[in-house]
Amino acid sequence: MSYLRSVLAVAALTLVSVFAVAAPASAHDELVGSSPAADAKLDTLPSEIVLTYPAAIMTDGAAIAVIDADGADLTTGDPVIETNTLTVPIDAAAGSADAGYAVEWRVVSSDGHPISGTIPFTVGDGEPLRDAAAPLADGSSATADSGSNAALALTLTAVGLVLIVGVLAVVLVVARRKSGPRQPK
Ligand SMILES: [Cu+2]
Repeated sequence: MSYLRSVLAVAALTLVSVFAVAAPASAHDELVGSSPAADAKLDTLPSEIVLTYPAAIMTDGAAIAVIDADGADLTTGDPVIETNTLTVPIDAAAGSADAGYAVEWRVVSSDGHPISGTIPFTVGDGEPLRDAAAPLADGSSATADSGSNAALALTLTAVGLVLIVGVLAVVLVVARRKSGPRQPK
């Protein structure tokens, strides 16, 4: 029985490791707050943008742009990350009084996954920017990665299930062989 037990232990470990890998991929941090908020209607442009996350974000790999209808970026400095917040100054005088803007951001969340998003807001009577398409600082789009993370999680889960089925098949074969010699001939 000790061999059977060790095979069962391997099966249990396989199951645990599959979920340990798959769970973080589907549960990484999301933006929990921003100033301005998504779809906010402001009287004037703020002097800075603040994004808030549920856990500490990585100090490397962050990119943020605040774009107007022409795709011009209004940020005037590098983003500053303090634990779970990202702050970036913007040139409030550069924008027009009645216009739509969009904050395009990307950060590396506490579990090491890149996350990104777009926060549209308007000033005065400006029309909202819905199809913000200006590139972030390193040229990649702000709408990357969540899809590939989900695909990776699915793949890992499928591989884990195949492994579990294989291990269970071995368990059945071993159990049959062990019970065989005990039968009277
Ligand atoms: Cu994640």
